[in-house]
Amino acid sequence: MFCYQCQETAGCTGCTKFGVCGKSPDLARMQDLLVYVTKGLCAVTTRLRQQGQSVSAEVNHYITINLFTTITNANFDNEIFYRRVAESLRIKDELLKKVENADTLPEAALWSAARRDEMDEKSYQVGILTTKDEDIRSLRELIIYGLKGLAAYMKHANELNYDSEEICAFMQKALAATLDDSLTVNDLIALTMETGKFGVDGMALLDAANTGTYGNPEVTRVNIGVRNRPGILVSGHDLRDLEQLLEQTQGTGVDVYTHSEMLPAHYYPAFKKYDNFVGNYGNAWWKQKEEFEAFRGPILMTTNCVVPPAASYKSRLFTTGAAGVAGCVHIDRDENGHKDFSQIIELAKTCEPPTELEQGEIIGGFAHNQVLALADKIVEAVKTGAIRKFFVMAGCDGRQKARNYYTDFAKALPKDTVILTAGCAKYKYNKLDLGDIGGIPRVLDAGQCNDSYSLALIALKLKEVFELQDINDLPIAFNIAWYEQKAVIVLLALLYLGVKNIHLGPTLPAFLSPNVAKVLVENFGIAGIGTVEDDIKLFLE
Ligand code: SF4
Ligand code: SF3
Repeated sequence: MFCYQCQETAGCTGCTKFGVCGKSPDLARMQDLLVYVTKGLCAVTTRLRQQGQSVSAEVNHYITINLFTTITNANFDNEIFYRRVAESLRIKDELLKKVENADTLPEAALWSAARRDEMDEKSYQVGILTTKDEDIRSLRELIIYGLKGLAAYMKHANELNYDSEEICAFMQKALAATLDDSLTVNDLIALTMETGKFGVDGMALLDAANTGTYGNPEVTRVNIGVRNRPGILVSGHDLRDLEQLLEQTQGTGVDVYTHSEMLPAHYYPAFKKYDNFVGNYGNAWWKQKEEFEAFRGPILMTTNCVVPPAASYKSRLFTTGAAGVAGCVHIDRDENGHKDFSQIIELAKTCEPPTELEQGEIIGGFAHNQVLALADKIVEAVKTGAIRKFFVMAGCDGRQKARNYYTDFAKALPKDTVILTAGCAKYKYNKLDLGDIGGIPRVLDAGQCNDSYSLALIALKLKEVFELQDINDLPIAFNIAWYEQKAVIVLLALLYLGVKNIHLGPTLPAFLSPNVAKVLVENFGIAGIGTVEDDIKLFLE
């Protein structure tokens, strides 16, 4: 196996024996094969569009979920990958019949298999390292990871009946382009930037879907303690799953708690009406082994990040959507999008209430609408010098010790600075008492990683208010923590918006070849992190 798509890749170069995340070599090669057949399918859909034919929303969504399923920590069930490969080939072979001059398509579009042994054989031949030129490989993977992140956001929008043929067409064209050996490094750099543009569009679509369906997030205090009733813990990013679970638990005596990236659900007005929606339990994804043990009730994983479960709570772990774990019950939607969570609710009724991990509250809900409502106050604070600088510290959390940098950084920031955050990166500092500036909390949480869009909108609005020509003239520094591929699309989106000098840590992506890294450093001032002391000095210069 060879995989280097996430930040914790072995030795900061690549997982070759077993994934640090828990991905086995067999799972890795099936993910490679699924990416390969999805590229082939995209070559076909792209050619069909060029020939004036349309592609159905159903096919678009199938492709989107294929990509999402291969995101780090989303799916650990080999069976799902065999099934998705087979179904992707079936769809592709059907569409291929409509293509004129099909023999000019790339090999991935023409390859097919009916049997598992054929799939197995192919899976060994289509890994990342089959692209020999390291710069081309680096750019192809950078684009693919950006598309995986974008696929996650599109999937959430689709669940709420928001869609965009234009974004899907781009995603498929870009994925197919990673098969094209005629593309140069410069062509691929241009495609990387275009991926960032569609990243902005995709995040805007999801923002419209979330706020259009559930209202604009409001400043909210979220309980982090527990009640004395059985509960269900919901993790991942899918708000529609949470909504269905809340509906189905009404009157059952079972409480619902959020975990990790589901925390921001509490900020939406639509979810405040459920009196069994108790609070948030635990921290970011990587602590789930201890926390799921302590929770004592069933857990529903709606997306990444799943840690392969310990035997002690495996029978309490359920998955849905793109998430999957071999041996855990997976709950599928019916043709109307309805999911029946009754077996989770029945199990919860037999379980003990959660063990309390902590007490108190955390505050969040500072998405764009809310922050822009405070714009006058914020602008005034900047003008009077009460706020010297904003630090965008969005992104992911992870288990590496080096990430304590972000806690130390937050603690060491001068008191006249404000942290803007989104994603599970926030758990490194959202329970610290960092105080406020004239009533504005020093940590403003916009929501999930996909709500990083809010932070971009806030920056653009401030640029307008301060009448600046360049977004980089704002008193905003970017110190982003990344882990998986959704952070890659957020990064590409920020680059597309012209944001420079982003610091990325705790380590730079292993998939950036020295030459590609050089392009990012020279053109965008991308940098890694140093010591907390040096970085704060640098940022406040
Ligand atoms: Fe390794 Fe990350 Fe790939 Fe898992 S997703 S195999 S940890 S690089
Ligand atoms: Fe976290 Fe996985 Fe990225 Fe959504 S839950 S930010 S790591």
